[in-house]
Amino acid sequence: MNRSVGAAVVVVDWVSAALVGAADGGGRLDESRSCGGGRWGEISSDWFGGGWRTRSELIVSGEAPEEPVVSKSSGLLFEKRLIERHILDYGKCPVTGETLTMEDLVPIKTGKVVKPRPVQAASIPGMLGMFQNEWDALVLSAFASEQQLHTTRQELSHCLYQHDSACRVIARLKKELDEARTMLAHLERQAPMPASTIVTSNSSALSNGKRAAEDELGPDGKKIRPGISASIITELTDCNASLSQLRKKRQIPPTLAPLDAVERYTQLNSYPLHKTNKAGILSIDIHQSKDLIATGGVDTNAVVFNRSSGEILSTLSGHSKKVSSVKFVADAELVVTGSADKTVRVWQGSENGNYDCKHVLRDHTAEVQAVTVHATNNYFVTASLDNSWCFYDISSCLCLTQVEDSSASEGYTSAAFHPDGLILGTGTSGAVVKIWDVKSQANVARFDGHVGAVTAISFSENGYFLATAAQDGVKLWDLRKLRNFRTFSPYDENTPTQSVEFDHSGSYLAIGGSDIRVYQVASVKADWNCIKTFPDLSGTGKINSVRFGTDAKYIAVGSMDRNLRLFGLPGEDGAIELGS
Ligand SMILES: *[C@@H]1O[C@H](CO)[C@@H](O)[C@H](O)[C@H]1NC(C)=O
Ligand SMILES: *[C@@H]1O[C@H](CO)[C@@H](O)[C@H](O)[C@H]1NC(C)=O
Ligand SMILES: CC(=O)N[C@H]1CO[C@H](CO)[C@@H](O)[C@@H]1O
Repeated sequence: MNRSVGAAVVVVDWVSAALVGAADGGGRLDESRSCGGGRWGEISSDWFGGGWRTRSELIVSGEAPEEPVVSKSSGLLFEKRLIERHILDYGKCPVTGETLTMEDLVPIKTGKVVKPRPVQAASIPGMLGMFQNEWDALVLSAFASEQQLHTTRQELSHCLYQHDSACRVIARLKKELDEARTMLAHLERQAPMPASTIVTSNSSALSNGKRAAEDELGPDGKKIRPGISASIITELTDCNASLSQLRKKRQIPPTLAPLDAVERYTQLNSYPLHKTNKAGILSIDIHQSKDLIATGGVDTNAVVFNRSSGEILSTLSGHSKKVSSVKFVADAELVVTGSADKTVRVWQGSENGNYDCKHVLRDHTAEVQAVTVHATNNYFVTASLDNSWCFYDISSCLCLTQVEDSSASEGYTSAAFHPDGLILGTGTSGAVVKIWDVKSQANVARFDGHVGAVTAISFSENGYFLATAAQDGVKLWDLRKLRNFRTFSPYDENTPTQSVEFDHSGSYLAIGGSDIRVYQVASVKADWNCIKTFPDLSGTGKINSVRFGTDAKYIAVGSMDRNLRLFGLPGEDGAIELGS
């Protein structure tokens, strides 16, 4: 009898532990175990049916079982009446959800042993004490939760901190990588490799399939450029100071071809330098001291021609589209070509007269229309239809800065350095002439008034005249006053003027359109007389380039045919006469 009562008490304790909220500690179990006397029924009704029943009620009934049964499968204790109805309705255990049948229920026999009422529950002070204990337990548990929350918060902030520092490390590494790639590109261009294709494939391997310094973008989405350093700016400033000093004492050289000689010029020679199937010479440059002429053709080639011998010295093949601009860098025996294939090529002359491609520069994203070399012979600028111009160091062929004009959408169609080298003039496809301060790369002046793309631009050696050519002819600008003081419109409105150039002394101005005209340079106020008109002998009606030879002793002309034509006085200056 006693044994079975003990078992029942244990079952009740266990059930309470299982069914009562886990948050309430062992305190209640101790209390129920401590019930030394009194009847079971009394305990159960007081215990389970009392005011604090919420914390110790059975799940199914909320009442202390009058006829307790236990489930064989789950071991849970139920009121017999309620569980039977539940099984009839659902056939499942209400707690675990498992199938439950009447056969699974085992009735529990309880003895009529009288259990004493717990001491605490017998009086109001006792009950207050119990409430106090409950309250303390609750506060403790709230405190524990609070602590746990605090720990979790700390862990979270630690994780966030780690994430943040990881991001910083990644950013730093990316920056280092960019620097390394820029350096690599620099070295790559300095490396004495004649065949640039090898350099390209090698660098591809090194930079993980990306060509270094070509695909690398800075945070603003632009390519990373080292910029024009302070020492370069000093060099440019010194160059300007000395040249502009000389310009003040400048005198017209006595060897300059006199006006009456120029008036008598005729065509001396016509050299078929380029291919017939894609005829046309777009650009000419003259190497004064070596008497070489370079031509850039529609046939994708540039040709270096020895005027003394009348022979081709070298044919520079490599561009995939027409060569729109060609320039000698006299000191370094280099030729720089700009092409519609978006690239700029630098060619190195050698002892045997051949020019080999040393670098292929791919900084532009559209046709390169102009190349101009700085007076120091250490830098050059390229201008492109992509609306940017690039400033290059010649020894490394590294683009030091790329200047994009965000205020405009048209591209550059021409560019020229001022003879002192601190000012750059550019012409756009939108008929605008822009003047740039090279040191700050700021657009310092802008000339409007032309119609159509500005095809050519030339600064006079006097330092303050600028001539620009476009669809509507040639305009002359005074750089001291920043204004247009004369306009020549020698051709009809459908014939663009393609070329304009001052001779080196600043005494003559040549214009090319449907023919070639030479003007005598005068002052802002005095008239500029057209002293000679040469007919277009190519039959194409399109003169692309006109250049004065040394001392204006001859004029080189490129047209829309394959021939380089030289005009001058027969028998003078060692030029070979055509025919007789
Ligand atoms: C070039 O040098 C001259 C003489 O020192 C100076 O007057 C002129 O302002 C300089 N040009 C520029 C663009 O700084
Ligand atoms: C150009 O030809 C002349 C005459 O044949 C020759 O003396 C000179 O060396 C040549 N120039 C070059 C750069 O080859
Ligand atoms: C990785 C790679 O392509 N390396 C080549 C770089 O160029 C040299 C010179 O031609 C080759 O010998 C390497 O194999």
